Amino acid sequence: MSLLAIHVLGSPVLRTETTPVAGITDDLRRLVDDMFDTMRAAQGIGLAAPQVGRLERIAVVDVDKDPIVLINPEIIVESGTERAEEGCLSIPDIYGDVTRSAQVTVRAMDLDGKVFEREASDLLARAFQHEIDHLHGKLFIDYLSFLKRRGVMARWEDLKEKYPGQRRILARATIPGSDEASHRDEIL
Ligand code: K2U
Ligand code: ZN
Repeated sequence: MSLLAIHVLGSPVLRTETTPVAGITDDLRRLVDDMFDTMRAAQGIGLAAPQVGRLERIAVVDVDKDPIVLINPEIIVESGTERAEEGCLSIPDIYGDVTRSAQVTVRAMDLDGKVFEREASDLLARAFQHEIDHLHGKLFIDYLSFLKRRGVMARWEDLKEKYPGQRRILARATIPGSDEASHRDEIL
């Protein structure tokens, strides 16, 4: 498994429509593996392919140790509304309130190429909607009011200096004395 660079706001790939996946390949399985690895290293609960510079229509979600692979996902049922604060691994340190559907049913393909449907509410429903938006070039800041978004963009002008090449490079989270820590030493 590898950690992939996360593209940040301003990188054109985040605003690009993804391409539906025709079939499951070993390259796709490797991408999904690396996306879960990268999402966990970034302490996220979801990650979409454009965030790691890829345009396959794939996202991964893991809320409460329930890893879900979403290939060609679409929302087929939605109900209610709920407003909550969101962040994004591609827009670090920026947060804003977003109103979304409270409950959704998503239809997608899994890594075995099998189509499934999954009902969700609360944080899982929000993560599904956040990730599916990514697959269509949409970001949570697009839902903010004009004034809030103007403030976000002004703040991002300073924050973005930390991400040369519009990429965020991750280090593996390590627990001192754990095997992972020694693994890190091997790399360094
Ligand atoms: O796509 C991403 O950038 C991953 C987001 C997904 C997400 C954002 C808001 C609400 C639900 C999911 C990250 O996981 S943001 C970090 C995070 C971590 C725990 C709970 C909520 C957000
Ligand atoms: Zn995001």
